[in-house]
Amino acid sequence: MAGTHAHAGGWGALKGTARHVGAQKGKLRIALSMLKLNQADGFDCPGCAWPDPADPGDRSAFEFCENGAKAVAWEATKKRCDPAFFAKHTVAELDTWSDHQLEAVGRLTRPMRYDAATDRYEELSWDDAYRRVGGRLAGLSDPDRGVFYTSGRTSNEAAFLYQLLGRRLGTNNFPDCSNMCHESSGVAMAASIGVGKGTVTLEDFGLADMILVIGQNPGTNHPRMLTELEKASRRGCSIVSINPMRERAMQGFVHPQHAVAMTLNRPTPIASEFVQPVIGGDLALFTGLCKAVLELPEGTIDRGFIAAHTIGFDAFEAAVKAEPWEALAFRSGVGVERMQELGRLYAGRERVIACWAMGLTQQRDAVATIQMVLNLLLVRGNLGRPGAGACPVRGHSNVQGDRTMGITERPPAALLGNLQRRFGFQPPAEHGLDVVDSIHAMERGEVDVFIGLGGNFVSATPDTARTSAAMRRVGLTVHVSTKLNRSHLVHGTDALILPCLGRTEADVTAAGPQAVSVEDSMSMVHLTRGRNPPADPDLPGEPTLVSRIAAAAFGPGDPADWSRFGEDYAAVRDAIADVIPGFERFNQRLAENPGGFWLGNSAARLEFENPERKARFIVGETRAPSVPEGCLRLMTLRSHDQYNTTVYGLNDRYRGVSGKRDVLFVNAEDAAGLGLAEGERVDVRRAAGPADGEAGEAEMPTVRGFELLFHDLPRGCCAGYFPELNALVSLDSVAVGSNTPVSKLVPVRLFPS
Ligand SMILES: Nc1nc2c(c(=O)[nH]1)N[C@H]1C(S)=C(S)[C@@H](COP(=O)(O)OP(=O)(O)OC[C@H]3O[C@@H](n4cnc5c(=O)[nH]c(N)nc54)[C@H](O)[C@@H]3O)O[C@H]1N2
Ligand SMILES: Nc1nc2c(c(=O)[nH]1)N[C@H]1C(S)=C(S)[C@@H](COP(=O)(O)OP(=O)(O)OC[C@H]3O[C@@H](n4cnc5c(=O)[nH]c(N)nc54)[C@H](O)[C@@H]3O)O[C@H]1N2
Ligand SMILES: [Mo]
Repeated sequence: MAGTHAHAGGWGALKGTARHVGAQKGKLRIALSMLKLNQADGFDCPGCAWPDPADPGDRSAFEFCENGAKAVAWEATKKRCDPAFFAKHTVAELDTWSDHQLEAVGRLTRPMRYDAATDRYEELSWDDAYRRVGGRLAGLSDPDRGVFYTSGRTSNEAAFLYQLLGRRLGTNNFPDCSNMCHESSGVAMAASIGVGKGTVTLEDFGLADMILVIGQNPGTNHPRMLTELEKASRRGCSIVSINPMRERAMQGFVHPQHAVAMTLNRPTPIASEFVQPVIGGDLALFTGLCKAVLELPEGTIDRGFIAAHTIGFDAFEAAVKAEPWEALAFRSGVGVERMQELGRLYAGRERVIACWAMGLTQQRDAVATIQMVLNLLLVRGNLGRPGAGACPVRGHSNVQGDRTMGITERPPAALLGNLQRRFGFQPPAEHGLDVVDSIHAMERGEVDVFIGLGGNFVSATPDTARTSAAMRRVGLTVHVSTKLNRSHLVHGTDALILPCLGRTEADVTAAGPQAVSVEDSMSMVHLTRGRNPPADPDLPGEPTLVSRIAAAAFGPGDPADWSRFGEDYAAVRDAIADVIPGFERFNQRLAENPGGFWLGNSAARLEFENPERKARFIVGETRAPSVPEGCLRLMTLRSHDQYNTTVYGLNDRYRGVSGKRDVLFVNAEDAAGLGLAEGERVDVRRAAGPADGEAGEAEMPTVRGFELLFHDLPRGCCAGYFPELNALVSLDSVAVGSNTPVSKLVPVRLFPS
């Protein structure tokens, strides 16, 4: 077993923070930035979407975590990726660098255009850059040959302008990182409870007597959530970890901001129960938990709630009761008695919150699985009352807000009607392309312009070789970015890099200092205002940049006042107030509520926005996920030292890994069965599936030389890091109903290197 720390947080977290801040030039500025992080008059952490306490008085002076500190330090670096740097390196050379090396160059400062003759990026003027992009958009033979990608750090204002730009042009091609992230949650919840967002707020965490943490690693990805879990655990709330891995932070946590605990270095146990299903076994597990509850004596389920607020219970009950126990145990990897025991435990609790993240959403049966989790909540009325509800824990800090602002390839009718009323043009109604379908369209040569508003499309998407080839077929690729990444190097015939301000930086336009707004994972909306000096004096904020592209595309006299929007973000918010439901009096409400305001949630009020006005029990089709004989199930996850494709460092402290990322976590018995030893290097090859057609096993995507590390995983399961292993994820293996790539169950075979 790899040696790991006994708990999470504590001195390790403080040392981790110090190391990352210390490693960046400009330490004092970074330290001062930290004090403005997640304060009412400061900026929102560019890390995760976990909410801040709503009352500014409840926020400690250090409302940040180790990984939030890394995100800030990474952006506030004094290192620069400037024209002099690009003059020294060809794109072919840069493409041999690791993701970590690319981003470590520093902040992008000037607009750059690819020159095929020299294979280098060369500086161009901002005006020239806007004219080129605007001109290409205006000249598209069909607006659907344009694709507008968004990553979830983008502010509400920039996202609103971006969707306005695309729809004004005439397309709904808005793939976004959500398509790879919580899309399955949105689809599942909209069908079940009429709303695609979580129903709980931070206060509910203080009232719950059971919290399920399903397919999520909060110690690394949502460290501020540990504060709530720690408080809950101390109150005697049961916390159940449902995860093939026993993640370290779920075992014990020392809050770095608690003096006494730090002095004694005494961890608070977090999870009271660990359930380790096989990868992809959750649908069977949750069906089993529902079955266990339904088999308990009359009075266990909440008949009053079911009758008043739901439909479909009888069909659900019949379907679940018809599932044989042994089959559920086989498919989930959890024994019958254990499922029954957990069912009793659940039934004994009055206020249950279910939290989940990528372990559930990036599975083939993700939608059906999440609906089964919701069914489990509904049978005991764990919805719409304090301390209970559904909590999909979002990733990027504004991924939820971007959706609210209309970044979606399937726009709701209300949005289109409001856009038409406000701006006087007819927006397109046909659905556009999501991430996976955009790549297919690129492969067919049907995309002339690709714009990425943030993110790292080529590294974040599946099937790296195939996606790269597709991207190279695009006429013009444009990336709005803060740091150099792979997507700049795997580019279209023509390519531009447009740098922009980060969230920690002051955004001052001709109209004066500007602020932008974001929405967190629990539907709280608040302002965020950067303070740091910009990485380059001419860097535009994202709203300005989008407005200038639009102004260049549409020319003067457009019904949207792009020149005003680009300078006065409050004017953008007034337009948002007119178009997006729930944002009435937007500017005034932000001013009245310095800590932010809650958008509310209809399901939390037990008002269901579907034709029947009831929550639905839904039982999806349940096919057992299986892998071909002799294969392992691979899940691709995040280390403690990365933010998605941004690799800060090569350590994964809580899993006992240091100085490397080319590792594969395996069960020792599986390795023995394959005749492999710990420390041995293996090639990992994706097993051929039905979609791979004629390709023989030997031609399947393979990564080479990965070091085996033994880990506490169920038999048949293995794990390694995203994005290195995206080469193995299939573009054709997607979640039913949400089209999300199945990044957590890749059938693989191992061979000694
Ligand atoms: N520091 C930091 N913070 C981040 C990010 C980051 O990269 N770094 N990324 C942000 C983003 S965009 C997102 S979406 C979130 C992601 O947050 P997480 O969802 O926590 O991220 P992953 O590392 O993908 O971890 C998934 C967890 O699911 C488990 N899992 C995998 N397969 C299964 C399964 O079949 N069943 C069950 N029950 N569990 C399974 C894994 O063991 C792992 O613990 O974090 C956000 N916050
Ligand atoms: N195999 C596998 N693949 C996955 C996942 C997985 O678990 N496994 N997770 C998926 C998930 S959940 C997600 S959300 C996606 C993430 O996909 P993306 O959101 O596309 O990727 P990121 O790595 O978050 O994007 C990093 C880049 O964003 C830019 N950036 C950072 N800050 C800013 C800013 O303020 N403004 C602008 N304009 N640019 C900025 C920087 O240039 C940086 O290089 O990946 C998905 N891919
Ligand atoms: Mo995400």
